[in-house]
Amino acid sequence: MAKFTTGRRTPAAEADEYLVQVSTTEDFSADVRDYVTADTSIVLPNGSVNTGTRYVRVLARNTNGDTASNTIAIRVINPCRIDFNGDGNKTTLDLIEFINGFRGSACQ
Ligand SMILES: [Ca+2]
Repeated sequence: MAKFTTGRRTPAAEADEYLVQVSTTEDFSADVRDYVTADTSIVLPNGSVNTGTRYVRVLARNTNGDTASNTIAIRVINPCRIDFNGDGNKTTLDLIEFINGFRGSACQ
């Protein structure tokens, strides 16, 4: 689950809705996912944004057209807290990583 805001506490005076776009490319030329909301924030459904670097922008929309925000880059990480080795799977290797954490000196 990811929550994005339009950067405003109150809706833009002339915006009918907001189009939140998430893409794998900075110029939004590929893999663009659109989410429309009338609110100044939106919670995206689980699994709607894959891990890795994603680019996000918000377009305030009305009958006269769209006004785009600046684009921001975000890093989406694996939300699975027990995937200790970060391979995207839950296996005994994660348990070994966890146990090695107690043996190591990373956290004294
Ligand atoms: Ca793992």
